[in-house]
Amino acid sequence: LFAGVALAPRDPILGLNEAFNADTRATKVNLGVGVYFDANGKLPLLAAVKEAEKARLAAQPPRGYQPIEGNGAYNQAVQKLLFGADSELLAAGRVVTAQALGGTGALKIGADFLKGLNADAKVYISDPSWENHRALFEAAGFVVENYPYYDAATRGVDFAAMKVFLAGLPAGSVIVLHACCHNPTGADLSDEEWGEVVELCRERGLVPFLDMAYQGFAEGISEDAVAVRLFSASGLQFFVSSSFSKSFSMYGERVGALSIVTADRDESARVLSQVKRVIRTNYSNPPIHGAAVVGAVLASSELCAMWEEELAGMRLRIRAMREGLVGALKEKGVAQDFSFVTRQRGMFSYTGLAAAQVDVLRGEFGIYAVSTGRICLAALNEGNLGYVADAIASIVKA
Ligand code: PLP
Ligand code: TYF
Repeated sequence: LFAGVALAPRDPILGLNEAFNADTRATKVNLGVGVYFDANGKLPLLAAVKEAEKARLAAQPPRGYQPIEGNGAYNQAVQKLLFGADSELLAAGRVVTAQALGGTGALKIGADFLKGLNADAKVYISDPSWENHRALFEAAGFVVENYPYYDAATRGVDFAAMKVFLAGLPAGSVIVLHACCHNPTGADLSDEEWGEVVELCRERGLVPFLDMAYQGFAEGISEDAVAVRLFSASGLQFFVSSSFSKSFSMYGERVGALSIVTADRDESARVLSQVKRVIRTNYSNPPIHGAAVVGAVLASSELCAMWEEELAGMRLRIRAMREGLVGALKEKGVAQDFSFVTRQRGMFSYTGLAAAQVDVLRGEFGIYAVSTGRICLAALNEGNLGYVADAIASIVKA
């Protein structure tokens, strides 16, 4: 039965973790995977999460099946974070939200639902994008292609090329957009550019699918939702996958959601019924704990304020590490201008390091980065910044 099974390639990012874990050097640094580590290099357990978990443990709630679409209070809290508490769409019943197994699970449910709606549509992802975008939509049966996005020369977005490309797509094409903190490049659209993308989607009849995995990591919770808010104001129908993996440091609990904006309340009921069918035939209903904890934090003004402060702490620490890296490289005599690192947003920077340079970083210094040159700034701290800057300086000066 399995004699002909070929060995699948490792995930280019998660595979790096295995190599990192096997590395015995004390000075090793993992800048590969997109995970936030605190100033001591530890994965944080947020105080707001601890409080909510303490209360849950004390209450010892029963563990019945959840509704297929998950925890209702959690789903409503997700909607408020994404669309704003005073959203007209929410008041009009135009948003359907289902708890999902992380952002990945949300993308998968959305992809399967879309495939049933329009099997012939093509899916377009940014060039480059999170590796799993292509794999997920291909697994759902779609043909996936890239739209122009990153411009290595400016270290920003080639918005002119992106616009021309989108304007040439047939109606019904699905456009996957990173709502903020673009993974892997850190290069985001400006608010004005988002406005233009919304207009293009309307003119061309494109189907926007916003992926929001890092809300709160660029400017703030509502600031980072600008794309969702602009699409909301447009009257268009669209998808949003969202995740609390990073913003609550709840990676392994798999807490995310799929939200779909419909034309009206009646459409919402029909869409939800179909989304529930997709969920039922995948995993029946989602797990309880993570969403209950996030829901409890968001429902309590005290815990929510605590969370927002902790999230701001993560955001500001990453920014400080961006500044620190740029400053340290300059101090070490690197002539090349690395100031773009402070303009990029979220956890990642596309450093421009070539695959061969990334190999030297790993081989000589035990510093792990993605072969594309992507590094995760959230893995830097006062203890390893100098070492990493020294290593990069020696490589780019060589
Ligand atoms: N989308 C993007 C752009 C991501 O970077 C990630 C990161 O993990 C995800 C989705 C998936 O999030 P989750 O870990 O919640 O599945
Ligand atoms: O890009 C990253 O590093 C994160 C984590 O298959 C991740 O989004 C990476 C690969 C993957 C799942 C999560």
